[in-house]
Order: sequence, then structure tokens, then C-alpha cells
Amino acid sequence: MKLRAIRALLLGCLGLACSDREARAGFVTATSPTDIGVTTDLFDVRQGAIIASASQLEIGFVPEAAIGGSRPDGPEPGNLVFANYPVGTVNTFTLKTLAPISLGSFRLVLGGSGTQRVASLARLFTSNDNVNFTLASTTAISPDYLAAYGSSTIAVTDSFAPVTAQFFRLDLTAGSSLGPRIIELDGFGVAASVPEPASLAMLGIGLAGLALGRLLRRAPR
Ligand SMILES: [Ca+2]
Repeated sequence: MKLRAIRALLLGCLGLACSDREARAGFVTATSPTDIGVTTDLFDVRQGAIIASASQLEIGFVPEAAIGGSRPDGPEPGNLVFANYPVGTVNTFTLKTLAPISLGSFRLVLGGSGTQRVASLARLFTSNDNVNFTLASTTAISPDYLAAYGSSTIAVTDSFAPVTAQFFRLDLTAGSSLGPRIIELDGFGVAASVPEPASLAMLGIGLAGLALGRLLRRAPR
């Protein structure tokens, strides 16, 4: 009887995880990220990732800025800004991880400027040889960050069945005539590594601690 209950509970959890995954596919989170600058993700320069190639950027910007490297000077350190081209231009950069990794999700933090420097579509490709690329994620983004999200900074997340690769190419379609701005691109092995769920887990632990403290205070001495 106990075993049956445990099995039902496990199946219920699996069902929840699956529906969460389906709901997240291609989803743009309406958040203003507060945890920019994650250094433990698989795409970060501190984990050995490098930029293999990039399309034209605004003068003074370096593509490494998007994966944890910083711009040495200027008013926007840590930002990657693509050069100005017509709406619909596909901007791209490819990063290479230190060794092949198993990628299960990513988070792309974009910084608009009102209705400018925005992106309309983000696509992530994976490759093992930097020649043949496979599409892992397609995410449509509202071109108007201010109207849609109440903020000029948004986080785009997507998770998928883990893909093992060493090269990852991000294609970002320009939604305005000023080139899009990337603040950060993070890659994670499993969906649970995305900062938001981790914060929720910390909240859960904190609440459990509060409840325990209250129980201990009530206990007779
Ligand atoms: Ca990072």
C-alpha cells in the first residue's frame, strides 16, 4: 500500500516536470533579472568558454562580454551591442566550451533601449565541429520590451532535451534599426540550474527554517 502511494507520488512529480517543460518551450519570461553576472554556468568565460566567431558589433564592444568577459572601457561594461542594420538582420555569435557539454537550458538577458536595440527572435544552434549546426531552440520575443514587460531588461529562457555539443551559435534577429544588445548568455546542464528555480528552492528552505524555529520556540523548556 505504501509502495503504491510512493509510486503515485513519483508519477505525479514526473507529470508536473513534463508539463513544466512543455510550458517553458519558446517562452519569454516577463522578469527584470536581478542576478545578472552568473559565473558558474557552462557558457561562462570563467568555465573556459571562448568566442569562436561573431558578426559585426558596434565599435568598442567585444563578443566575450556576453559570456562573462567585460568591456575594458565605455559606459556599458559587460554589454554586447551589434552594429546598426535594417530590421530583420540576423546577428550571430558562436561560443566554444572547454570540452563537450550536455546542455539542457539557457538564459539570454537582453537590454533594450525603449523600442530600440531590441530583438524579435532568438535561435540557439548546437554543433560538434563548428560546421554542421542543429537547431535546439527557437524563441519569439516581443519587440517592445517597455510595453510588454515594463522594463528595458528581460530574460529569455528555454529548456529542452539535453544536447551534447561543444559549439553553440546564437542567432538574434534585429527588431529595430539599432543593433540588439545582449547583457548575458548563460547555459545550464539541467533546467534546475537556471537561477529562478534555485531561488525558489532557497525560499522553500528559508520558510522551512522559519517554521522549525517557531516550533522550537513553542516547545516547553
Ligand atoms: Ca554567465
